Amino acid sequence: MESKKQFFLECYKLGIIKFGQFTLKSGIESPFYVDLRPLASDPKILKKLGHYLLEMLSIEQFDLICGVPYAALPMATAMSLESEIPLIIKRKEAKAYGTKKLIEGIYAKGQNCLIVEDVITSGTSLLETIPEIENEGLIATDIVVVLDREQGGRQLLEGKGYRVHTLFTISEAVAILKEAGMLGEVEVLRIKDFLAGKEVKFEAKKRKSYEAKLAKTEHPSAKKLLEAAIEKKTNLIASADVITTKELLELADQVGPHIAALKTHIDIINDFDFDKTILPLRDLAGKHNFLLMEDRKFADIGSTQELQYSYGVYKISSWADLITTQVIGGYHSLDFFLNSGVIAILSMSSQGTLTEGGYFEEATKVALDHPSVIGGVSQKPISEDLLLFTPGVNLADSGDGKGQQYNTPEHAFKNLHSDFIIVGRGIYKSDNAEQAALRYKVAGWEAYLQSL
Ligand code: S5P
Repeated sequence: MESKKQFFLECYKLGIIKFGQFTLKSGIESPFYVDLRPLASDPKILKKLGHYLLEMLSIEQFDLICGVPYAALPMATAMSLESEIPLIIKRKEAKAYGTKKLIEGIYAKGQNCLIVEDVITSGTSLLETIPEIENEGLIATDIVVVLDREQGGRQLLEGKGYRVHTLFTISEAVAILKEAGMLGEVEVLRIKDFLAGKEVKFEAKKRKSYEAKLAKTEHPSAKKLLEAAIEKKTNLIASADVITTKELLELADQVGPHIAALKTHIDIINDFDFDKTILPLRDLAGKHNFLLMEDRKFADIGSTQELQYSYGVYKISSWADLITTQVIGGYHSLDFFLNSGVIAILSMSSQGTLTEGGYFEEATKVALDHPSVIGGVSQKPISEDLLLFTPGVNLADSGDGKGQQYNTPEHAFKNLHSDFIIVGRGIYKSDNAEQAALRYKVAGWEAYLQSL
């Protein structure tokens, strides 16, 4: 058989390790990203992998093999087929019906089970899985791992008395790739620093210009917004959180020349009247070339949202170029906003928001998949396929004492690669709203140009 080095290079060609800049689940920026799932799509490689994994230990001592779901399942299967040691399958979650078993297959208490894992990082996911296997009365002493990211996992498990057998470490992988001329000096040093726990520096990522985004977008509302931004040299959206029609219309006329869109909470207008509020507002939008963005933040099932969007006194669908919505109702809840560009709330600016954790990632997936979603509201960088709208911007304050947390336009453009900043009280509470809007427009545009 070929050398382990050659085998690694074959595996690498399937795209299992990528180098660059990646944001990990923990929020840490990593210079590499590992995903071994492609290995299962090449039967010859999977077979060899099974063989190499078995070679690392004397296999006769084991009665069972169990892979940690999902990536290690095919690897464990390959090992089982070659060694003829029976396979058991650990579920990710217990079934909600029937047997409610967490482990599937035939096994008996006291049997020794070899655990198979694709990648080990901090070791915490193995530390959650192993007790679930031990709780079934099985004995786990050894773990085989395809790739060790060398971030403490091995030590953690060995500290708990488990033997860990790793086929490759990330350092070995990097050394092989460097020798093969596939990885440069700078990249290698960055990875070494990262593994040593040092802060690593990446070349600043380039952001896309409005022109580039305009060329890529199909949605009429996104086009209109980007065209207004380019023409008026503004990325400012003024949030008109005022409570009378008079204030709303006055503000719209004052800030109109400086904004790309006016954001409303139309349900806080005390004297709302469609003809007296919306019709003149639409006229002002035409006069100053800005879009209307209704910050409704829908959060219901699709059918109810469809009604809320088109009926009642506000008839949002008849006038809003853009609307905001939560993604809490899932993919299909966004199917009905047909006349407006949809902006999904991916993370919020308020203290203690529940959009942290897995929510942001899941909401982003829905937003990226959905054809009517043109952008997201977020306090974090998002995919450049979406327009990023960042509220919580104020040049004077850091918070409002009610949970709102403020940042500067520089932060929004430089660190988040925002496309539009949303400013409420910074403008409508100031003594001169027109002048304040101009200040935010200039600051936002400067910060955008700097970030290019
Ligand atoms: O996470 C968010 C999302 C939104 S849309 N945080 C926010 O503050 N907003 C809205 O932006 C909020 O509803 C308000 O209308 C505006 C911020 O207003 P300001 O006065 O704090 O600038």
